Amino acid sequence: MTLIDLRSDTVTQPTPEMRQAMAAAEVGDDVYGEDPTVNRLQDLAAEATGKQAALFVPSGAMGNLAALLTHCQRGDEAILGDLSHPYIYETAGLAALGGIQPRTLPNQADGRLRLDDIRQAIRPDDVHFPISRLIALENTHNRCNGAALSAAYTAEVGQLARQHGLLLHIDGARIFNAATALGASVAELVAPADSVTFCLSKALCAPVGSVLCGSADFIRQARRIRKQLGGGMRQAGILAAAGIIALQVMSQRLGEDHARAARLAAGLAELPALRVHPPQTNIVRFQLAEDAHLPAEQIVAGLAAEGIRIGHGAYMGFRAVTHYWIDDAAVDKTLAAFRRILA
Ligand code: TLP
Repeated sequence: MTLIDLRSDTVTQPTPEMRQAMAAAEVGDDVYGEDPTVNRLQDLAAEATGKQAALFVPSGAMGNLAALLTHCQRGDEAILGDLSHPYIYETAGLAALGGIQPRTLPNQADGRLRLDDIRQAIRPDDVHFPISRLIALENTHNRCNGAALSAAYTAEVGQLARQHGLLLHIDGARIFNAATALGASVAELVAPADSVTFCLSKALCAPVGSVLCGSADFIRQARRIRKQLGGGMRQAGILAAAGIIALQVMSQRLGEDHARAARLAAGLAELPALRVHPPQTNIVRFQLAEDAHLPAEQIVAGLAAEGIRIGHGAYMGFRAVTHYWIDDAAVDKTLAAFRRILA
């Protein structure tokens, strides 16, 4: 039975082209800055995001953490969404390792933070208060149904940040999905940001790795923080080789995943037992209707028995994420299984 794994796009495996490139990659010691393949990936990432420089990091979580630790001092405050990935899913790294206080604001259903909320959260200069140092956005927004933030909205947040002397970081784990959905370039979407991370190992299929991008000076400092976090890798060109294909090739095909997510969502929405959020990108979230007769665990188990895995959690409801390894037949099979289980 071929497994249909919709739990996340992190489950994607490297493509055959990636495996070949990995085997053939030219490598060196990246802690010395001498891995030519890592250097090439970093140059390409800087170019794609329109930033001066980039740093290859082992994970999205380390990219966000290195950015926050570079931008903020201990006791500073970072303004971010109450559904944001660094706040919910990164084991409080910013507080535990950076002494950074998260100031959370309600994420709107479309992933935005309200400008008025941000304005009110920025601390005045007062000896009692922490220093508001940074605003963090997430694009696409994982918990907000993969919603994409527009360039216009991000520009408004950037302007607000600059007016008050704050920095702007974007967790762009899936920024290429946002660019695809909005018909915009990644550089446009992150232009107002001082730093951005994006992941090679999610929808883009690389086995490992994310990239942190920003000014040359910021990246020089972040490189030191990466080392402090134990993220200085040696012959990492083996991984970066897959990352280059992720960036150049796989980033071009994400529209297919979005179309399949839309078809999956439309099919699920026909089932009276489910309440489905129409997806903008590759993340389909849904809940059980109040009068549904089956518990969620039984649905997950019923799907698993047919070789289909989806995400489910007490607070998040169901999540199904489309990606390179989910084809049209997988969508059809998943819909058929749901119809059978919920009949
Ligand atoms: N998200 C994972 C889980 O951690 C929830 C997933 O399956 O979606 N930013 C965003 C917006 C993310 O969605 C993720 C991963 C990360 C950062 C962290 O990336 P990694 O897993 O590489 O540390």
